[in-house]
Amino acid sequence: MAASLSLTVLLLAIQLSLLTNRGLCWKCNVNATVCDIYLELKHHVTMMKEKMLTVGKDGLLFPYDTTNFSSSNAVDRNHVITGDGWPEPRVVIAVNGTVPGPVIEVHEHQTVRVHLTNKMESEASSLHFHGQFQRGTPFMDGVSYVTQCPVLPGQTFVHKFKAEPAGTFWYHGHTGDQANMGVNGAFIVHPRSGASEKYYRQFPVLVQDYNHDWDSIMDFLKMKYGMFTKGKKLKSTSNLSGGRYSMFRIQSVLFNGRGRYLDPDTRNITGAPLETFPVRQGELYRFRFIASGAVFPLEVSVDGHKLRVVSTDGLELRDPQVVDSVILVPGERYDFELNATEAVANYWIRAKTLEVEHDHVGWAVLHYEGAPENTDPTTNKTECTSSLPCKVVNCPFLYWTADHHKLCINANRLRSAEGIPSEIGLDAHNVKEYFLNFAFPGTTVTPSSVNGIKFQFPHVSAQTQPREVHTRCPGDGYRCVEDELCFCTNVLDLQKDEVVQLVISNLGRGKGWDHPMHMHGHSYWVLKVGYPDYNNVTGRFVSQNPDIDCRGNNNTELTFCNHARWANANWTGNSVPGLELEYPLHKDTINVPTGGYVVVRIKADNPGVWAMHCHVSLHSSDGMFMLLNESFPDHPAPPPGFPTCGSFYAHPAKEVMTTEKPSSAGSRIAVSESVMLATMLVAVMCDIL
Ligand SMILES: *[C@@H]1O[C@H](CO)[C@@H](O)[C@H](O)[C@H]1NC(C)=O
Ligand SMILES: *[C@@H]1O[C@H](CO)[C@@H](O)[C@H](O)[C@H]1NC(C)=O
Ligand SMILES: *[C@@H]1O[C@H](CO)[C@@H](O)[C@H](O)[C@H]1NC(C)=O
Ligand SMILES: *[C@@H]1O[C@H](CO)[C@@H](O)[C@H](O)[C@H]1NC(C)=O
Ligand SMILES: *[C@@H]1O[C@H](CO)[C@@H](O)[C@H](O)[C@H]1NC(C)=O
Ligand SMILES: *[C@@H]1O[C@H](CO)[C@@H](O)[C@H](O)[C@H]1NC(C)=O
Ligand SMILES: *[C@@H]1O[C@H](CO)[C@@H](O)[C@H](O)[C@H]1NC(C)=O
Ligand SMILES: *[C@@H]1O[C@H](CO)[C@@H](O)[C@H](O)[C@H]1NC(C)=O
Ligand SMILES: *[C@@H]1O[C@H](CO)[C@@H](O)[C@H](O)[C@H]1NC(C)=O
Ligand SMILES: *[C@@H]1O[C@H](CO)[C@@H](O)[C@H](O)[C@H]1NC(C)=O
Ligand SMILES: CC(=O)N[C@H]1CO[C@H](CO)[C@@H](O)[C@@H]1O
Ligand SMILES: [Cu+2]
Repeated sequence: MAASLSLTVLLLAIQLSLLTNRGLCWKCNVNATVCDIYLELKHHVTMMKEKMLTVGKDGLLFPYDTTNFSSSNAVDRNHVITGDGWPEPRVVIAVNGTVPGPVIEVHEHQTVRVHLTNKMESEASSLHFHGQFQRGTPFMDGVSYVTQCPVLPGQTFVHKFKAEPAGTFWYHGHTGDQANMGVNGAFIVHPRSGASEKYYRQFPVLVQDYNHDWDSIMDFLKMKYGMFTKGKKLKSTSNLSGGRYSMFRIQSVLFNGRGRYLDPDTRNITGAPLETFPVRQGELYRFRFIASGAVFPLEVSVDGHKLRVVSTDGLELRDPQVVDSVILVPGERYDFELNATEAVANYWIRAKTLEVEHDHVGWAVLHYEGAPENTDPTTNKTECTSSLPCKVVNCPFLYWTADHHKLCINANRLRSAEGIPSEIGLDAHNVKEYFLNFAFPGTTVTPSSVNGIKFQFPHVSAQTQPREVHTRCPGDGYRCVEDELCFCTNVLDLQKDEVVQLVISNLGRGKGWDHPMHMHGHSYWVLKVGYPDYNNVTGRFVSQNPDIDCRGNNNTELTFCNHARWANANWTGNSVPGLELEYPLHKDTINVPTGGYVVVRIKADNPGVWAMHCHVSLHSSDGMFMLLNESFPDHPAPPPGFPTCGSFYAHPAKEVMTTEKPSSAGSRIAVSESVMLATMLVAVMCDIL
């Protein structure tokens, strides 16, 4: 029995390495106390098998100049980074030669040592373990200039931390936009209780938007200066409710780095290999979806199958939802169970953006054992009808138009299995409340900001060189003037063990885009999501949520909303209506709808400097980013010899500070401290003249 079982497992493993593209997975022995993982970062290009360009046809890869597409002439797809199969190689940063990098599986409370070596020639880097608490090790959080100095070319940095909490997490670059260049992979922490034993197999899946022409540096510059291509200016695309997506174009959607490009004009499609998930009829599977993309929310579905959504961001749900699709915003994870109860066949797994102007879809294959291999499914998308409407978890808005026949189960209707401790929930006293408006107000080039403050990265590692952070916004509780834009290191100081309520809004003249807000070092409790008013027939945005008074120039739809407060002065702490104070969702990433807000709460019990930012990395690297300086006197000291860094000035630096008035013709932003930036400011002023 045992022998036949292990034979089955072996056969399955062999089949798996044939069927999946990489089979690259590193799993720590359950009995080990320390797990050593070695990762290397290197620039690479897509579609190359060593020195040979490849071409995809019917799901197989061939030498580019072949004329004989017999399957016996196919080349091994392993270690070919195919993206969407576009024949022109694009630069990526590979982790151990692949995009995404190897799956890392560890067990709760194991000590993890990730030895990261930067083998790129000209780029610094760092690696963040998204959602891991890093309790006692804030300097291992992997954020350049926040918790450590960037790892320079040639250097190795060893992250040592305890795996906590259990669930679906991921690692990704946290220097510039490297997370979107390929530096990402699944990081699965198995719980100590055997909860996962009920599954026949589990599949980590990174799902992302993809542009086969532009790398992330080009993406960022196109966002900042305008998307010009072939002599034309492209506009940003938008969603059903009118929320816009960044100045960012994609051609395709990838599952674990594999997809195909469908030419919208010719309807030709590349024949690149797709990610395949092998299942056996009658067995139960857990899919751990990770949204690793740059901008777009993605709606994931499996033809002919229901998804039982059981968990998000590592925390189990109290009331698993059986639905037709689930939407993930960048940074989020949703786990669902899939019961392989359908007829033996191949089924499409789809991931689609919510853009109304384009049909950007990615495909993977659910392959039932016994169905033809390397054969595209012929299944259709589950039809949604007025009598049988589809259910969708986590819509970033409230309504689809009637013709979609889709019902939303929004994030604010989900509950976590674990209740909120009463000292943070029903019995919380002295709740410290802060308003943070994530938006693009002002007239400068991409005014990505929080309360009007564009984040300036320190020139040192803020966590480990606290006395050298000279770019911090001046004074405690610093506020940028109403309807002005500032530029400095935005830090919120939190005292030990205080209960902190953050009202994170997306209001005023800088609204219009959705922002998945991510906090490091914590899973926050999501007490409420406040949506704007929508037309419930067309689904279109009507007006922003009136619960918040943006102040500023008397017109809440036009202010920068730098100094928001509740419109009703009686609301504060637990008295805010509509808070879920018993089983709120417990997450590390949530979408802040355009024109709306979310109320999240944490207890400041994890001393460290934690980044909090929009997970659209193009927004965050442009300034929609801030720091929590939590319980400073209790910050643990970094290990001896921890690297330091900083600027060097041959003569004392000058302080330069200006602010932008919305009415002024040009754009100025406050700049502090650095001589180099002072030069930049002069250039901006010359521009106005
Ligand atoms: C872990 O240890 C237990 C008890 O010693 C043993 O039965 C089991 O086989 C070990 N598991 C692995 C994967 O080594
Ligand atoms: C990554 O690559 C290095 C060098 O080839 C190898 O030693 C290491 O085991 C690989 N790591 C993983 C997680 O596969
Ligand atoms: C194509 O290649 C296969 C395998 O190498 C070979 O058997 C077949 O004869 C070739 N077909 C042609 C038309 O050359
Ligand atoms: C579409 O693909 C077919 C087959 O690969 C090719 O013959 C044709 O030229 C392509 N059409 C365009 C417009 O690229
Ligand atoms: C999976 O489907 C089978 C057949 O319908 C059913 O007996 C079983 O209870 C289902 N399992 C789960 C976990 O839903
Ligand atoms: C899928 O849809 C097409 C077009 O509507 C239809 O012809 C086909 O029969 C459908 N296939 C299945 C498997 O339902
Ligand atoms: C955190 O607070 C301490 C004490 O006020 C201060 O010295 C340190 O610079 C602060 N860190 C940051 C990043 O602002
Ligand atoms: C839509 O809004 C109208 C007017 O407020 C209301 O009467 C109606 O019940 C709403 N319909 C739905 C489906 O919520
Ligand atoms: C806002 O309204 C108040 C009272 O009507 C008025 O005194 C004030 O000047 C207005 N402020 C602006 C910026 O329009
Ligand atoms: C605030 O509370 C006071 C005292 O309970 C009440 O008189 C007042 O009407 C409330 N204000 C609002 C705007 O609800
Ligand atoms: C279908 C739909 O509502 N499209 C709208 C999306 O949002 C933009 C504004 O950003 C509108 O112009 C579109 O009509
Ligand atoms: Cu954003």
